[in-house]
Amino acid sequence: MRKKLAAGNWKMNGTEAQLAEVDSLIASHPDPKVDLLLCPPATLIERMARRVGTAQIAVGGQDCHAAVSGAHTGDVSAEMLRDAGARHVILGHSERRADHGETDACIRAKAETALAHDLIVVICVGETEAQRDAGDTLDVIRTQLAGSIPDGVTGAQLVVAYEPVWAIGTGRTPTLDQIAEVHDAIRAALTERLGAAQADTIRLLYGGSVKPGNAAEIFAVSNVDGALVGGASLKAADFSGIIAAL
Ligand code: G2H
Repeated sequence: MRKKLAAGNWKMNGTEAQLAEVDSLIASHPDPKVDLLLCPPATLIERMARRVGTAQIAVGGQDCHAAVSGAHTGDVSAEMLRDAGARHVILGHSERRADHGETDACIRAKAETALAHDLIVVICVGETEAQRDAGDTLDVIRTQLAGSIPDGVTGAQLVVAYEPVWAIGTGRTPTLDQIAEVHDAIRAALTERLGAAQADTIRLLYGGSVKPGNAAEIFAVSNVDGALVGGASLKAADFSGIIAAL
């Protein structure tokens, strides 16, 4: 049985003061029944990891470079994330794909480096509205999975997040049937690629405008093992509402 995972992606939000939300979250969930992950901006990873202390919240990065080190001004390496206290890294978020032109091959290279530095990779896939309207959703998702997931990854090293681009930060969400269709297709693709023994252990997260008010119905969908939450992870009260629905 896969343990549920609630992951918060703070995106480019937060300075020191924002860490008070971590204290509130810990106070609300001293003994969480689900796995919790928070991915703050790189500048807060180390401080968040210290703040979390022995509480059961994992800390992750939002991206890393494919190279181990070198002349890459402004970038952060997998080794640096690990050194700062991260145990996970989000890769291939649609905002990275759109803002930085990241391709599946680029995401795969980053994932290989992250895995080599003992980070669990949270690989994001999702279709644009135009791709959905054209009936291409499942092809797009399968292509992204095939191109971005490294060979030989184990179930313990990988989380996959389905985030339809048109649902991110917009307040719009797919129907429950649409989420089920994509999550079932992701599980099938992972099974074909990695075998059932590994694929059955991989958590599949839904992401895109998850809120306390819609979390329970989304979490009841087939093959949804949790959520990757953006805006609603910034306030402990909202994130707690989502965690409670898992
Ligand atoms: C999707 C999600 C978190 P939000 O990007 O990754 O953000 O919940 O704000 O739509």
